[in-house]
Amino acid sequence: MSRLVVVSNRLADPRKPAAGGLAVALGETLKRTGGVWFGWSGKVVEDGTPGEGALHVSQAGSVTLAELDLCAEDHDAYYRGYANGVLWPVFHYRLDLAHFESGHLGGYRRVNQLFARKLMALLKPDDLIWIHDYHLIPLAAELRAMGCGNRIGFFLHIPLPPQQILAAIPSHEWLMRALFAYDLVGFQTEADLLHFSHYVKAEATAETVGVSQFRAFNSTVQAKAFPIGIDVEDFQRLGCAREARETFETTRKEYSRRRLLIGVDRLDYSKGLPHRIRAFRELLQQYPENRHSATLLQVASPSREDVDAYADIQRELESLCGSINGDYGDFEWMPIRYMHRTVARKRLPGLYRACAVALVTPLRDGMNLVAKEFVAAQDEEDPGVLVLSRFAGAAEQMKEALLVNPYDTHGTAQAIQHALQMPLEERKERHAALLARIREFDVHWWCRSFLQTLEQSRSEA
Ligand code: GDG
Repeated sequence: MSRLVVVSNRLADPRKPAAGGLAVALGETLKRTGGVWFGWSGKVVEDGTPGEGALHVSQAGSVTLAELDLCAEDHDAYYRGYANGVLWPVFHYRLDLAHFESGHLGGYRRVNQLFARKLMALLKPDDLIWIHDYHLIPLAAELRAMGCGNRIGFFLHIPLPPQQILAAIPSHEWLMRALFAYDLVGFQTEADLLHFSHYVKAEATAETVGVSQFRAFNSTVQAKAFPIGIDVEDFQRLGCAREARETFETTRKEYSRRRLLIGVDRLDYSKGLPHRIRAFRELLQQYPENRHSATLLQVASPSREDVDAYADIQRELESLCGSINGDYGDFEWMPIRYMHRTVARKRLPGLYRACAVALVTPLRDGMNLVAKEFVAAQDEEDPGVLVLSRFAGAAEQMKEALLVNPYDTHGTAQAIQHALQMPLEERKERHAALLARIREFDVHWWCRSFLQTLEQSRSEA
């Protein structure tokens, strides 16, 4: 196999024990091929020159880590302005939250050109390049413009919205055209792939040539769905370790007379947290038997706090949780335990296992790995129930969950009640089916199938 070069906005250090499944899976392949992981170092140079940045190259065993500094102006326009101020909201169907400013687009292009320039210097002719996510959509086009003839694949971790939504981005043609510089483009779901197909046929008069091949702008790109998974075995091993067992024991002990529900999310407007909290209030209103017994543990890990929309969602959430606790709570029982902090990864499986129900109810999500982690962490003899939004990519694969429309407060509350009352046999059946599926389509399957398809693909110049 060729040497693998992974490019992502941030590097996840595969040596760190806290690294998630993605870093582990990519780390393994990188180690096997003596590969390179290239990305932003996380450092912002206050008085640096736009379009310039120092590259730090270090060795972690057989893996080369190449980390690029960005100057403040570039970082602001590329990361905060364009990637998180335009692409993230629009791709999550939130045109109302997008701020289009031409300066931000300029910064986005400049940083992608900088990535391309620095990366070119490290490449060997046979390298297989795998670029990740919305921060770097035009990177292959920039590399091609500099003469790069390598095989290049792209994976979009977030959803691709329908054509009518995409077309609201002032530079949408340029952005989507850039996807044709790749040999392979991977999406999370069949729905995303369908949106791509509609868009390129309508806006770029692309033709389908062969199975999942699209031809436009004198290039052919292969596009397919590769739903990302988790490292099930690794997560289950983590669940057997001391920290997770202790978390399980103390949580169970503290809430011995309660039914626990759990939510674990980055504090992001796409995750539907206020809608979830309102559905929980509806549960307490409609089904009063849950008062004094059901407790929702909501972990909302801090995220992108420099973007205004994130500060707004935080305030909304705090006020909602406060009002429900004020209306329903008493000295013996508080309906919601809300934590605005990151819980150590080692404790997560214990927390998931101590809970009877998980609420994974994003308004829109590329996949959602929490849904899969919750299933992996359950006791097979007495598993908890997953309540999952139909708008999470995971819903395409996880039909045995209780699928809900998170905008439907009443319907979601009913599904939560159903989950809390589900008989053991039904819980076991649903859980076994879900576990088998996430085992089959785990993160190693994802990595392998994407790279094999990329190796076999070749775009025509
Ligand atoms: C993007 C896409 C897609 C969360 N809070 C804590 C914590 N987490 C961990 C979870 C899980 C990960 O973060 C979140 O993954 P998600 O998939 O839910 O969401 P995004 O961060 O939005 O990721 C998403 C994913 O990329 C992969 O392609 O599924 O759709 O949006 O692993 O456990 N981890 C710890 N403490 C926390 O408080 N340790």
